[in-house]
Amino acid sequence: MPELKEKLAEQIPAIREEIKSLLKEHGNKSISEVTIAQAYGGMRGIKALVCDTSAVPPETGLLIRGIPVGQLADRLPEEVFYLLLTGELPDEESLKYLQADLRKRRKVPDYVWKVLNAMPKDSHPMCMLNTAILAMEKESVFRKQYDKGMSKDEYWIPTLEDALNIVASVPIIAAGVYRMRFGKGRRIPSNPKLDMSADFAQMHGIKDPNGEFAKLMRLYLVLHSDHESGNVSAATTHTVASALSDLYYALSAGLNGLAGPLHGLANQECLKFVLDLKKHFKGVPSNEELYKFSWDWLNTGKVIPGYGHAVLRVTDPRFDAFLNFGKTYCSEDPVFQIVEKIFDVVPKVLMEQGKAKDPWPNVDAGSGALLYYYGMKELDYYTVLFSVSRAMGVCAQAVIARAIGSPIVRPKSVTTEWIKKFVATPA
Ligand code: CMX
Repeated sequence: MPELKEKLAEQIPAIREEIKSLLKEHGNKSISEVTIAQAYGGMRGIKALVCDTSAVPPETGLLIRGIPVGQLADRLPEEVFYLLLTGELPDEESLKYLQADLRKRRKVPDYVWKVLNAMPKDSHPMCMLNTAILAMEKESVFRKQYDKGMSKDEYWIPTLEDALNIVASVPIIAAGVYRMRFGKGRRIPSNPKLDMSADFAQMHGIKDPNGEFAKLMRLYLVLHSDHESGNVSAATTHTVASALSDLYYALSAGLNGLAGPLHGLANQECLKFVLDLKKHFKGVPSNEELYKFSWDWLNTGKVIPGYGHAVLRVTDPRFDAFLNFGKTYCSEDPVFQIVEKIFDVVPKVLMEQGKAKDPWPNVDAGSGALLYYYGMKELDYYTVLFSVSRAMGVCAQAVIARAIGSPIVRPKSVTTEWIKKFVATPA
């Protein structure tokens, strides 16, 4: 039996028992109440989901299985995927096993490339990625097993198969989309000698004489891997999978949400903001110039991309990790210097404006400048990189959800008429 599967098979009975007894003893205890403002306001802050892969305390930022993400900055994405699934970092042997297993699964059927080739040449890379994932649905091991018939207790096993196949093949699709969409020439095949991020980096064909771009890809894949389960991409993946749609359906749906400018697309918007600033000021602006520019920008009704967060109330530790990378490898680069300058000025402006609950940078505020520095200048592609990483988190969440028998998601909606009657009724 494969090692990761064996490990999960050992863990799952105890997890099921723990949840069963929590529900039996405390199932009726309330952990949240819902105001009318929350019902109209994107359900912000309502505790109505359980996610064990990661947590985002507003005052610290992302913890993956309890470990601050900053402490994982030197790890491999494969290690983080194992951690997300099992709650433990793999030892050397388990890591080797997982890497070998994923290597065997690095395959993309030919029909996927045909589908992508048939799409309009100016399709958004996110649309191409998500179409490719959806087109691969026929590969789902879960769906085949489900059609044959299996017990509910076993659902997690073919879901793990799908998750491993997806995590192994999505980097190949993403890099293929990059080469295809931006006229970079033939696809570069996966190199079985390389680990996931080094292979992912080389498949893009970016010149990388010192291996720094590969290091950036490793960091990028680790930092974006998971962010609890209430965000649009994770919640959508979970909702779709809860109908027992397989992971190809669910992930494609979730990543369609990541393609929105308030979510994953913010990284491309953010770099655009930085490059516009550079053009406008013909270089790095002074603090005073940037302060005035930011106010003028806000006064046109636009948001400052890369700043603010629905949950966080501190500088995102993932931004810190990218900032440290930039300080180490490209501190002289004017685009990176503008990112640093924005960090000096914008939180103060947002605090003065007093609207954003979180005036601090999120993960998207700095990553684009680093990609740009290494020659990846196609901004439309950045959310695809985010997707390759986020696939690990949402797929791990889906395996666990199947293991604990999560039912179909079905919150109750009410009408505005119902709310009007409710508020008119004396308490
Ligand atoms: N610039 C200007 N105004 C901002 C702002 C920003 N960066 N962030 C929040 N605000 C405004 C909101 O637009 C809202 O204004 P209105 O009351 O006029 O509608 C007000 O502040 C309150 O918003 P909030 O409760 O602080 O933030 P939300 O939870 O509603 O939204 C987010 C969170 C991320 C969508 C928002 O901060 C934003 O639009 N940021 C810029 C885009 C961005 O960086 N997105 C990436 C997020 C990371 C990710 O999920 O991938």
